[in-house]
Formats: sequence, C-alpha cells, structure tokens
Amino acid sequence: MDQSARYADLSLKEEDLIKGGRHILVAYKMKPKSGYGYLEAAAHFAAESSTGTNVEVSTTDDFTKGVDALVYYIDEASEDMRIAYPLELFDRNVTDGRFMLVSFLTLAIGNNQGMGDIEHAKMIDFYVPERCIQMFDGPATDISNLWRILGRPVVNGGYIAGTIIKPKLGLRPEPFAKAAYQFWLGGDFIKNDEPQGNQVFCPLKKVLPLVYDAMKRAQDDTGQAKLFSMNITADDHYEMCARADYALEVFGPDADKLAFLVDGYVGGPGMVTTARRQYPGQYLHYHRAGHGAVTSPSAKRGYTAFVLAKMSRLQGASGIHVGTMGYGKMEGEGDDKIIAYMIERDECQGPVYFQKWYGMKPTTPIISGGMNALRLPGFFENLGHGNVINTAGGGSYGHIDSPAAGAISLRQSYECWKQGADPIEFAKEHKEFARAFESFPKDADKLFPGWREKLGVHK
Ligand code: CAP
Ligand code: MG
Repeated sequence: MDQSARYADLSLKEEDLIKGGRHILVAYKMKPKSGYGYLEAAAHFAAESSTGTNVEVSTTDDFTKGVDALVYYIDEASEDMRIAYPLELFDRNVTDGRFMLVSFLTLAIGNNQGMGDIEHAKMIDFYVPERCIQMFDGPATDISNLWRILGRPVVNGGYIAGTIIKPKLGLRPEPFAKAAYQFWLGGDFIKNDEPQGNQVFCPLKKVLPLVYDAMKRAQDDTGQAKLFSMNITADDHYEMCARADYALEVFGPDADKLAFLVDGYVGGPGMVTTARRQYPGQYLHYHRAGHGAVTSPSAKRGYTAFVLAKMSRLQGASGIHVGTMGYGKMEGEGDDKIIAYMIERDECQGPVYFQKWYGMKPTTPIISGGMNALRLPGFFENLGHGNVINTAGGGSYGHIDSPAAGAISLRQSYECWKQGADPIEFAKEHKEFARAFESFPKDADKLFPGWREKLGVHK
C-alpha cells in the first residue's frame, strides 16, 4: 500500500520545521529493497515509526493524523531521507512529565530496523528543538566538577590523565588496589575496566575499601586529589544502587572523588537514567562497549557513534567515550572530532543539523582505546584542545618503568603538545616521556622514524 499521500510531505521546509520547534527531525541513510519505490518505502518507514502500520486501520481518526511522522526530504541517489516527528508522539514520564530517551529510540530506530521493504536504514543525525532540550535531564555534573576537585581552573582546566585497571580481569583485591596506587602516584583518574565488578575472585566489598585506601595513600604521597570511576552496571537497578551506595559509604569524606561508570549501550537508557537520577552528585561515566554492532561505519543499520554521543548528552552522561579518532586501537577517524564538539559545545553543526543546547551542561569526550604518550600529540593536534579525560590502560601499565611513569608520560605528552614542542626534543628533557618510546617501539618507529639515534637509544 502506498502511504506517501499521508506520511510524506515534500513541500515542508526544514527551516520552517526548525523555526516551529514542534518536531524532532531525524536524518537517515535509507535504501529500499529492490522493487519498492523510494518515496513509498520512506512513507511506510515513517508510518511504522509513528502512528501507522502496513494497512489502513479503521480506528484512525483525524486527531491521529495530526501526530503522523512525515517524510519531508528524500534524495534517492545519496540515500538521504529525513523525517519530522511531532513532539506529541513521544512517551512522557508519569512522574514528572519529562521526555525519556527510550521512547525516542522505540519510535525513531525501532520497528523500522526490521522492515521487509527496507534494505537498510541508519540514523546519521537528529535535531532536538528547544522545548525538548528543556525536557531531558542533561548532565548533572561535568568536567568542571572534576577540575575543581583537582584544584584546577573550572574553565579550560586541561587534560585529565587516566587509566583503566589492567589486566581487564584476573586481579585479586590486593594486586588490584596495588595497580591503582601505582598509577595514582603519577595520574589523576582511574576507571574500572567495563567487565570488572563483583567477580568471585575479587569481591566488591573486599576490593573497594582497598582501592579507597590506595587513593588516600596516593593523595597523601602526592598532595593531589585522585579520582575513581567505579562500574555500577548491573541488570537490576537495585543492584546498581546497592553497589553505588556501598561505594559512597566506603569513600566517605572523599565520595566526591567517585564517579559511576555505566555500560550504557548494553545496559540501555534505563541504566543511564538510573545513575543520572539516583546519583546527581556523582560524575556519570558512560562506557559504550558493544556500540560497534550498530555504529560501525561497516554497519548500514542502527545509528552512528555521533548519534550515540548526542543522545548521551540528552540523557545526562557527564562523559562518554568518543573513540580515539584514528589515533588509537578502535575504529575511527580524524573527522570523528565532530562527536566531541557536539557534546562539549553550546551549539554545533552536525553532519546534517545545527544543534543549539541552550545551556545544557556539556558531556566530556573520554578518549580511550590503545592510547599512549606517543599517540597523544597527534590526537590533540587533530582535536585542537586537550580538555578531555584520557584513559590509557596499556599505555600506562605497559610503560617499561612503572604505571606511575606511564601516567607521568601521558601528562608530559600533553605539555609537549601544549607548548608546541618537538616530541623528540621534549623527550630529551623528560625521562618518562622518553621511556615511552622504548615502551612502545612499534608506535615510535611509525610516528617518529629515526628516534633511536636521536634519543641515543641503541638496542
Ligand atoms: C581501553 C579499554 C576501553 C576501550 C573501549 C579497552 O583499554 O578499556 O574499553 O577504550 O573503546 O578495554 O579496550 P586500553 P571506546 O587503553 O588498554 O586500550 O573508548 O572506543 O568506547
Ligand atoms: Mg575497557
């Protein structure tokens, strides 16, 4: 059934829809299965994503038609399809009338992902009007809270040197806490690796007091504040709260230095909002493990990493992983810096839409995955600033001298870039950074050919 007379209106202008402020606009790359007309398939897609189905139903009345999603732009050659979703379509909380991200997902990227007449469709951008920005939680805390704890300026407070406790799994409580202490001697921020929680060989109630003890000792030894991002991910939100409450109690007077890490992609929006609403005083660290299944550039369905990050700011993530933009081990490229800009700025041009955030707090870009001191200068150069949290697991625990030296090498790398210094020259004056060349010789060979002679390393 061709539903384009009802679910498409190509005379609608995007700028008018934006001015009206009554729609969420969503841009997709969509291709119909062969044998289906583009507009016809697009209209069915909009029907299935809002009020309709594949046939006309007798229960539809005039009001219903007023909340139809409408295809307002198509370009078959480039597979571009854009749909306007009236705000009234979206499910709102009974408790406080607010928007919920899960409703946006259910409509805009729900059934339409499995339709028989659609070859593929991937969300590449969306636009949220001002009223909608007001009605999402947004972050409660942001990087400025961490900068303040670290004793830095709350604007442009700079690079936060972090790590992930490695090995990923398999450390018992004492060695785990020891690994944390060793890094904190040089660095600022430690996160649980995302699979770490309450394994039988490392029970939470045993390891956490030891981690806090390590934090206190590192703070005493260095005279600096330290931060810990603890994984509270669990199927059951009572379990999440039990972990979080326990941790807050253990950290006591230093509980402000505790962030909560949530596996937000596998756990879903409910998990993120549980953390956001139950613990608004804590930094909310969104880990996105699993997202590659839908965001990978090779995937023609789902949504992009850009869309994931933009959604996380609405939900209230204080920080989210945004990849390493081609400088680390995970998929990504230099252009991905747009992901960071969209979540940290008050207005930003996305791949399709210009988004204003109307003062919503920023979400910190968390840079992670295969990073080390040698890869950072190029990364900062590409991004254009260093106001990020960087977690380098292998890059710290793989440093040949110690995890503390690894941490210091990261910080030195930031200083090197900030001063516009030549990394080789800088290495001659900074031991930990220099030793990073020997720690990661493959990277050194690739990024700084001839480094051995220049640094006088002969092995
Ligand atoms: C990094 C990491 C993170 C990735 C996830 C890992 O460790 O802990 O989970 O950063 O990717 O297990 O790979 P290394 P992303 O520093 O040792 O590589 O940040 O892109 O979501
Ligand atoms: Mg990890």
